[in-house]
Amino acid sequence: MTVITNHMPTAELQALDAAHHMHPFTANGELSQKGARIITRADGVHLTDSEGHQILDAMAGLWCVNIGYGRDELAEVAARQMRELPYYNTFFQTTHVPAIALAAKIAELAPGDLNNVFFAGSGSEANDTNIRMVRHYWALKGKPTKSVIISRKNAYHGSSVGSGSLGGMSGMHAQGGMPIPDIHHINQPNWWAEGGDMPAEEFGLQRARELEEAILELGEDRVAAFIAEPVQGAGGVIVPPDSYWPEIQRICDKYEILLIADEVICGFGRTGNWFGSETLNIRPDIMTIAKGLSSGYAPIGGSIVSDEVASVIAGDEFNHGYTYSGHPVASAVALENLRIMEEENILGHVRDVAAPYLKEKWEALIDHPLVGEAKIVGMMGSIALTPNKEARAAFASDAGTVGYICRERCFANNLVMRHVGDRMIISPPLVITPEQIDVLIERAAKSLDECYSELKAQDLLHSA
Ligand code: PXG
Repeated sequence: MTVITNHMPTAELQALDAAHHMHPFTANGELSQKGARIITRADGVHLTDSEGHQILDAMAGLWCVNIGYGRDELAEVAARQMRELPYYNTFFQTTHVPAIALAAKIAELAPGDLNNVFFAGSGSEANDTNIRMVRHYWALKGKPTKSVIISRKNAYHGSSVGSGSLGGMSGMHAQGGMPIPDIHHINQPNWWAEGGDMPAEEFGLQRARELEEAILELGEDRVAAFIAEPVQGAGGVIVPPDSYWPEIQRICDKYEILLIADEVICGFGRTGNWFGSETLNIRPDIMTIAKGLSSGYAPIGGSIVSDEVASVIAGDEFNHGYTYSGHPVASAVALENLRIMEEENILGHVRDVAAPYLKEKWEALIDHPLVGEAKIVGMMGSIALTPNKEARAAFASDAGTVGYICRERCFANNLVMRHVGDRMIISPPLVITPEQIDVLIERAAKSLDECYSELKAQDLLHSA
């Protein structure tokens, strides 16, 4: 068998990748022509690729490497746990120490009466759990007709059939027979793109009241839950107007609708608190977690469930679970990740140092001619690119054309900054220092300048 290593020439690795590896969310035919970028190692906030470039990773992998790369402690804990107990399940009335310890730790960190954890291997799996759990909850309470889950357009809740149905990505729904029945989508609180002439706070209220309208239209006796990300991540770091969440909370309380906060991105420090629900003042019945729980070092996710919901579910056998629910190695790694976050006071670093500094620098990008809106909550930020700030105009070109050009300039400048349509987004490791933030902003500004020149050269600076 050929041994494939970091030391092989890039082109050879790319050819093997193109021949055998199907990438997620990728036009694989197109990628095989271009060749995938090959990341070989990483340390702190930096990636190294097979060509030796040092790249500042302002996305923390895929919004997950919260404590940064290269943490030996996590590697050691994983090795120790693999030697002691590499695997055992948590079905059939068994358990093990890593799952016990992690569930207890999560219950300690989670607000209110969110004291119960159902483990999964990812955020998608956890949201599939949530679909079944909330429906089963209402069935056990004698209200089996309460099965509709209300979500939002442009939400991201995962890529399995269930979680992808919860999500509101039309491109995903167009493939593979989604959404499943009894999922209903209302509009998102994206004032920049959809607010028209309405003041932002009024728009936030209007969008929140779409939840009430949907409940009344569907019938209170049909609606099981509302699910939302405290701040939409993959949708483009859409920060809702301040008026939005209090109104959503009021409506969920009034109609006895379970509130599921999808904390897969917002959880574990991203917004400056353990959970985005604390930052946005939300009182969920269930929280979805993954990503930052282990800082991405091991695949693990789960649902944190209120005492009330858990006690009802406990009344029956819940016919649901995954081989890797509470996987001992992933659990041990997650626990060590949380220990490090506490020991190093990473939340304090975010709140007192990194987030205020990043906010100041990020919001100053508004002075760039291409930037129409600069939003940031804790360590997740976005800018809207526009050909006309005053009009909050979209580009005449297909959505994403300009964002892609900007993203390519970022890569060329050794910065990972993503684009979602024509929004640019960041979500750097929480441990990033002010000096590294300076470099991030410098590279982002340079990339914006280059993008602007390219748009002029290609005659793309036109409003839709
Ligand atoms: N909920 C939210 C809020 C997420 O952001 C998931 C659930 C699903 O988690 P898993 O672990 O199943 O991927 C996510 C994942 C992107 C991107 O392009 C974002 C995610 C995943 C893949 C790509 O920003 N978020």
